[in-house]
Amino acid sequence: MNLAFAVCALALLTASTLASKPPNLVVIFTDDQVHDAIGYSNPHVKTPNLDALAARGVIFDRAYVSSPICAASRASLMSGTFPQENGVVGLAQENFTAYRKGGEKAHLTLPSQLNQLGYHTVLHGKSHLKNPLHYGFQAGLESGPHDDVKTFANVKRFLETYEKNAPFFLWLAPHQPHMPLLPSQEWLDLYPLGSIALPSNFRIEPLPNSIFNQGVPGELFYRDSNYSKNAKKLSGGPPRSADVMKEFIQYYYAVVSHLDHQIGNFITQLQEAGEVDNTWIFFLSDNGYHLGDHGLGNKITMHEESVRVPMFAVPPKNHPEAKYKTRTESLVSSLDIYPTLLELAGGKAPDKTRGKSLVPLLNSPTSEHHPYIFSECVGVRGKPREGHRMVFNGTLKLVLTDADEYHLYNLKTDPDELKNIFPTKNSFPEELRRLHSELTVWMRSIGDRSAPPLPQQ
Ligand SMILES: [Ca+2]
Repeated sequence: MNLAFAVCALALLTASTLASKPPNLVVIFTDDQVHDAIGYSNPHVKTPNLDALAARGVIFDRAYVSSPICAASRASLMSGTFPQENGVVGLAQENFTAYRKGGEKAHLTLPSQLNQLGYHTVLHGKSHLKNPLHYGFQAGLESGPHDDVKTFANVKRFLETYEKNAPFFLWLAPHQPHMPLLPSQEWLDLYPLGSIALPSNFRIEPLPNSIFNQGVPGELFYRDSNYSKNAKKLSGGPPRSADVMKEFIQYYYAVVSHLDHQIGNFITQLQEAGEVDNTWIFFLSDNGYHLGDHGLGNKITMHEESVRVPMFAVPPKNHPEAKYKTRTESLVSSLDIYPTLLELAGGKAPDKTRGKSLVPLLNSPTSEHHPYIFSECVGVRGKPREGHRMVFNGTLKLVLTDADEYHLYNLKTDPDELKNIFPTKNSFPEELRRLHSELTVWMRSIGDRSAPPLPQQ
């Protein structure tokens, strides 16, 4: 074989390998980022890199997590199931046993499924499910709460050294903007205190009869003692004054902007690695965060600020579908990530997974995706069945509380969820009966306890 022929054959082989290689898959998974703590939804928040990235794809304006708490949300994404199905309720990461190496469901984790499709699977950042190498990832490092700089350095090293013959699945999970909030001055300077606006449903403390003021720790600012040198004045939960909350939001937004900067650098590195034309990027957070709305901090409620997250999908840069540059109001779930990635990888999600691939919605962003969205958050006080559940149809949200009360909100007329309109008399409109029925069926399907019947007259 002469040299010219060999070079030519190699070029053809490379071209054909590249053409047939499935796309790389990247998920950027932030921690505790509320749905409007991102520039494209809130002009007060400075996230130019995320805004530019999202502008290339489809923004999901109504994205909900399967559970608004760290470990439960993460186990859901990795297994494609609700917390009570996979066992990881609340922060009980140890319950993920069946999905770990040697467990009967180990082949069902998202990285395991992608491994089987020939992907090189890597996690850098916060796993919160113990060692990621034990539930399917082939490489990567779990990092601690102060380690985002190290995490992004690890990802940079990965992009400089990865094996180019196989597509990669990279799960990039920073800790920010989770507590503790420790932004440097340059990021704080972006947000002068005088420019900070409080949420329109801000309260100094929750209403005395608030259903969301019954639980601990969800409704206490129990981690605020890590917040800053001002910890003393913040510890112990509400009441918190407007001034204190403004300072908190200043710190929170500053951390979000720092995170945006780090993600911008990552996208540049992806470009320098020559992979931006063959990589799908998904962005979402594991749960939202209460920034004084309803008088609350933390998450672990079914209010929008806790259960709704920023989320978008970005196709490979040279993707022909210009229509992707849009936003959609269709309801989507964090559980949809699992089947979406498998479809893009050329596979199919196992039958028992819960989400629905977003690919049809990406091709038709005005179409309906889910008629109902469900979420649960139980086990936060060590009681496996105690907690909140939600069904939402895009207008009405029915919440079952840990005190077995129902709350009903109309998000069209009351987006701040200030008025519980659950009927006090036995006069339940058909739409409410339907929601209750959907909630009942869903709770049963995930092995939850029975939903209380609608009250009798
Ligand atoms: Ca979280």
